[in-house]
Amino acid sequence: MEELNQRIEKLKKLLKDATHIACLTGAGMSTESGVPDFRSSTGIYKTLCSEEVFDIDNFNSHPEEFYKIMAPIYAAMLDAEPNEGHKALARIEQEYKKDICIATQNIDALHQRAGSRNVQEVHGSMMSLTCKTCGATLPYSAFDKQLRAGELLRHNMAGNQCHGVMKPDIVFYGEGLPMEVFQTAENAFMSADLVMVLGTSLAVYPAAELPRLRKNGSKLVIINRTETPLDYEADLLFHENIGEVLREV
Ligand code: CNA
Repeated sequence: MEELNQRIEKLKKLLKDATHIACLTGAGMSTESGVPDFRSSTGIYKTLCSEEVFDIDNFNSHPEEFYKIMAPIYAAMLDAEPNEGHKALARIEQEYKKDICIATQNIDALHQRAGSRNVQEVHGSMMSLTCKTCGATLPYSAFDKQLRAGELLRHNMAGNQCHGVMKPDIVFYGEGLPMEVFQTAENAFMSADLVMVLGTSLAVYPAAELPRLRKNGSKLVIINRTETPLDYEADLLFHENIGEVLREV
């Protein structure tokens, strides 16, 4: 691999020349904001719980377990601030007037808080929750205290009579992706002249397919601490931290 500063210069040029940019971001985007990812050595699957916790059947049968286990993760996400990486993507859009679509697997809303405008949350968001009984949707702020305490959330906690279990508006394993959101992301990847993959192990489908939709001639940049299955196709590859690279850009 070339020296970091040489690769950064190449990335600057790719960004300057690009008109339509599509990014796929994952949990690695937010580790520098203090939110652990899934599959790193310090990730949630190594330190807190197994994948089954995010299975919809498990949630439906034991929602209390989900909220208990997720309490520290919720707290980390709610207290997190956008990092250099989130801010750099927003700046590329706003100051350099680039058309950027960010398809994010993250559920923490940090891209939007950094100022990015075209964010497609392909795995949903933890910023709202929906009652499984009456279908009412409420912002997380209605349950902030209970989320941090790891309590099972019920609709009546927000001053309503319905006693239904609240389900976070995230996509659990076993659930379908939001169709319109995913199609918007697909279109962006098919029309982009620059595709960037940032902080994802590319282990979760169909999101991991998005970079493969890029048209002939578009460039692929990957910034991920560890190897990904698409590294061999990348025009430019960084195994450094996202913040370290994007801060320079
Ligand atoms: P993952 O499988 O944990 O992969 C994360 C990748 O990021 C790993 O390959 C790491 O090596 C890499 N990485 C970690 N930190 C950095 C960094 N600072 N710079 C560069 N690379 C880094 O997570 P994926 O996103 O691939 O998996 C998809 C899941 C994770 C989605 O369904 C998410 O909802 C879920 N998730 C989201 C969050 C969040 O919203 N912040 C947190 C944890 C998990």
